[in-house]
Amino acid sequence: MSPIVFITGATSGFGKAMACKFAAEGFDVIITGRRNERLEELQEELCKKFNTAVLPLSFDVQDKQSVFQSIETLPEKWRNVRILINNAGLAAGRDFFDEASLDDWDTMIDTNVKGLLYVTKALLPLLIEQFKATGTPSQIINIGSTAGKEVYEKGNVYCASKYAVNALSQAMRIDLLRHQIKVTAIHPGAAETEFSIVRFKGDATQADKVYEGYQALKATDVADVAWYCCTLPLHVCINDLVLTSTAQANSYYLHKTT
Ligand code: NDP
Ligand code: 8X3
Repeated sequence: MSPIVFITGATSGFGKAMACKFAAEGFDVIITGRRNERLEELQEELCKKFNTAVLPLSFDVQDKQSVFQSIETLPEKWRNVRILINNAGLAAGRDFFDEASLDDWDTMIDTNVKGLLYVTKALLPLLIEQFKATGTPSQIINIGSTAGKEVYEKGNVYCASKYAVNALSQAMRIDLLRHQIKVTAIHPGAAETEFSIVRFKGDATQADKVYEGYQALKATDVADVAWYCCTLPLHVCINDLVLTSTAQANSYYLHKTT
């Protein structure tokens, strides 16, 4: 039986690239996101390319009831989940603290922090059971950000939400130790995905500027690193990993040639 990975935010960017990578490596994949058509397209693509089993699950991570209902009613053959990748997330706006929108703040906290908590809490019984049944430690990968390592101007609540992901990863690692769950936080720097289009609410000119003058990370770079973190011996866990393009040192320093 193939192992199962559960990936949130698989309709685009890192999540989609991770779904492709894990499917190519022989995992069965549960893909989630709000855009159901994209999930269905990806399901078809992965089944065709890799002959793997794929379960699309459409829900909004902000909606507690919907998260728990979707996970609690997983079909029997999909319950043996070994790896959870908490990837769904977004930045909404990039504004000075005093000028930022309260709705944007709510969306980021509800998605990046509360959504991650709901999905993890709902899935934990399955991860614990998987370890009991197979003896292979389960693993949680939380996608943080360099924004969760250094706060930058106009990053306020997005940065805070990623600081929370960093803190929660540490907390999970401690509290879930007795269940032998590996907890890995991956903190990417700037990567060219739909992230900036979403942040700037469809303004492609502003979004494109983020990636001008240097080679940003690609979604597949993050997927390769996430995969590597899952290939280590049973007794080895990468706890915390920061990954940037060569042009970036941290949240502040980015070397642009134009
Ligand atoms: P994308 O915008 O390309 O993908 C974001 C994914 O999250 C989509 O699949 C989207 O699915 C899903 N998502 C967003 N909100 C919700 C929600 N409420 N419920 C369910 N799913 C949701 O961005 P990235 O791939 O770049 O981002 C993935 C993660 O990586 C995020 O947590 C982001 O903060 C983080 N990150 C991104 C970096 C970057 O520079 N790109 C760098 C560091 C971290 P749908 O809209 O279909 O629901
Ligand atoms: C996304 C990277 O630098 O835009 O988390 O915050 S950044």
